[in-house]
Amino acid sequence: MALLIQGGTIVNADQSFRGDVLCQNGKIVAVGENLDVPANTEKVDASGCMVMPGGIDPHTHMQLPFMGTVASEDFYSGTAAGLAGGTTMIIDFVIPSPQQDIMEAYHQWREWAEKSAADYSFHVAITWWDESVREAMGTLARDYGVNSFKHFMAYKGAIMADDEILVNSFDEARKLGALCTVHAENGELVDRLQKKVLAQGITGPEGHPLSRPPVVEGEAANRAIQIAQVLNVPLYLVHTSCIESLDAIARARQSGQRVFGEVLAGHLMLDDSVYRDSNWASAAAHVMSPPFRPKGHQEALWRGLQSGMLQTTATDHCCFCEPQKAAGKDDFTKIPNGTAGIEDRMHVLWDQGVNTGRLTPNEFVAVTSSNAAKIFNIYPRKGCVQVGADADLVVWDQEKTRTISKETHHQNIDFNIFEGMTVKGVNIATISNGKLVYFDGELRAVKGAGKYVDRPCYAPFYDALEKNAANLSVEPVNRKENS
Ligand code: DUC
Ligand code: ZN
Ligand code: ZN
Repeated sequence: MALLIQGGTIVNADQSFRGDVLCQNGKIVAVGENLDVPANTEKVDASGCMVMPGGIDPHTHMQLPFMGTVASEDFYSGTAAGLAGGTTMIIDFVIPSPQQDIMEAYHQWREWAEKSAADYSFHVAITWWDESVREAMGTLARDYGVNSFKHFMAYKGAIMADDEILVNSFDEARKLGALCTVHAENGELVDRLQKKVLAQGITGPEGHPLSRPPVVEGEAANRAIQIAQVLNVPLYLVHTSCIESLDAIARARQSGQRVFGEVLAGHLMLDDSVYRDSNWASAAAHVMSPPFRPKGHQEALWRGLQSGMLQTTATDHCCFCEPQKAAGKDDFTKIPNGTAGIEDRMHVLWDQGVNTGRLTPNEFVAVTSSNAAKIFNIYPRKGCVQVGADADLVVWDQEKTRTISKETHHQNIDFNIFEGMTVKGVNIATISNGKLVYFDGELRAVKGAGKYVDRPCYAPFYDALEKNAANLSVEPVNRKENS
């Protein structure tokens, strides 16, 4: 059945205009006024509201096996919660264990994701290296629509990628025309600092930010950026949380390097005082990496978003409930790292972005949807309200308010880092693949309705090492024996 969104103001990243949107067979088939619609078309009244592209969360971890447990949110519950909050697509991560066959891991995650209620795609993490990994990168890029590879520069002894892995993987990605993404934290320093903090007798969650200070992120961000510069591959830094890595991104972009930065809703909103909460469970519930930062970093991140140095917003949605967090009761390094946010990102960004004047509604669309679609090469299929695009939409009532709470959220977690925040600007309807899946507080998500989204590679990026050598045209020095 066709669906008509009627009487709203359509807000894209580049323009806003009055119009109706007709959806059929999962696609937007007409946009404008006085549209011809088939008989029996279902209608949604959007008068007084904005109609925007559904949010894309480019960084989630549904049912991730991590730190001895498995994230409590699976691909159904997580994507359903996203739909309630106006997010209609996720890009999650395949994370092979070291030495695990990459294709085996990829197929495992694809199977887990079959129950998704919203569209999804995967970055694939490179956690080790040999020729089989190189081959798998090519297979994924050519045959499976994977155009981004992730590198964890932290988590020593587990999934950490050292410089050798980074260099091999970045160079292969360049040849394939794929993007490299990094979790930028120096894992060696984290390991050293964790031991030091524990040796000082600090075992509670307050030790977490002490062991992962901003400079540890800044070092890794600079290193990844400069490796990407030498090899000429585009780089995307996930969860930029501090001034140090924001500055590194800004420097690189100002010098013409293709570097992108993502920021999490949580890092924009919270500071590190959460780790000193007298309630252990509450402090532990905030343990994620990189940690929330001292006051001052949040405003800098907003400025990064406003100035275009950071382009996307995400959540790193990775849920662990209190009994899981309790694994680190006597040792903060054992608290499973992760916080939730997929249901709240759009609302928090609107309330603290648009209502404060930091972002226009069009800029809001850019940083919650269109920019991710462009960077990950699925635009304008996603991230835009136009004929031919996927019918993934939100209907946004700017006047309505809602209070965020773990008591009412749909996320499968017993905590909400935005607890008690009253936001003005609420999505009243979510359309996913042309179907009304959330309306007036009622979630109608359908298990398995989400589709896998192929993301084609770009053209290969040139080999800077070869090009520079050619430009220099340096002849080898011909030395005489014993000279
Ligand atoms: N950080 C987290 O907090 N959780 C999952 C992985 C990560 O990098
Ligand atoms: Zn990370
Ligand atoms: Zn993550």
